[in-house]
Amino acid sequence: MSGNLYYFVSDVHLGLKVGDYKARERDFSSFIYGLPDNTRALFLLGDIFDFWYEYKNVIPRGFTRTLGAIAAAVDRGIKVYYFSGNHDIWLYDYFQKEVRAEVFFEPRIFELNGKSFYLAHGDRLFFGSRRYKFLQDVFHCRVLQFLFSGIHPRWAFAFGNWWSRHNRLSKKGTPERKLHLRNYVEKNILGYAGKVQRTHVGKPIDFFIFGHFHYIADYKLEEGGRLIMLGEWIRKKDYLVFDGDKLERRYFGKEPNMEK
Ligand SMILES: [Mn+2]
Repeated sequence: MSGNLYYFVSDVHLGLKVGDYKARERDFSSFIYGLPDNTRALFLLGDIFDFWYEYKNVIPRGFTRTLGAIAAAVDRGIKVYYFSGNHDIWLYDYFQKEVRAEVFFEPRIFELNGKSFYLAHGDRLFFGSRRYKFLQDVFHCRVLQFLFSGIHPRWAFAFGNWWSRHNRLSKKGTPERKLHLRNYVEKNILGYAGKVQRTHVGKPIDFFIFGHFHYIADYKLEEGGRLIMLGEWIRKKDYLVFDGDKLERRYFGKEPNMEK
């Protein structure tokens, strides 16, 4: 143990009006306020918001406590790294300039206490359909983003909330859907991680961590290393904590020994 802690969380989908969504924001902000003092970094692996769109001078209402909690964590000296997901593609400079979190749109390798972590939201690793890839390219296009920002928020947010509903992975957890997700992850995402492990230059990756699929899983790669899939905060409220040695999954509100 190094005495340093690192946390990983994704798919909180704040703003999604499913279940007790006010409690979800309360729990998520309590989780961030409750990070121990020896926390070095908090990795937000995407889809923290169900729909985020910011303008040059305006940000969406509805997330006050979360933004306050993240800003307070930064002010306590915790590094916050925010990977954009498919529901929060449109992060411009608010998080970097106002919250002082670092924002990423591509996978990235971090070296934490001598172990290497390959991190991403998980949605753009593999494109099953060309239509989805096309939409993703449209949404990431700077020119179109600029044009979209000229649309009145009444329409922009109506579109955004429609997109977020349409694009939702948190549909009912039927057995068929679970099986489909499992097959998808085991074929494409595990395959992706294996390929990265085989082809990347440098020391092997110890942990691949992705969100997006709302599918809790932990695999040992044939090529070495582990692939860990984060779940979501709509029901499970899981997160990962790395203590410099072990990486462990915990569930908010069900932690074994709260040290405080
Ligand atoms: Mn996602």
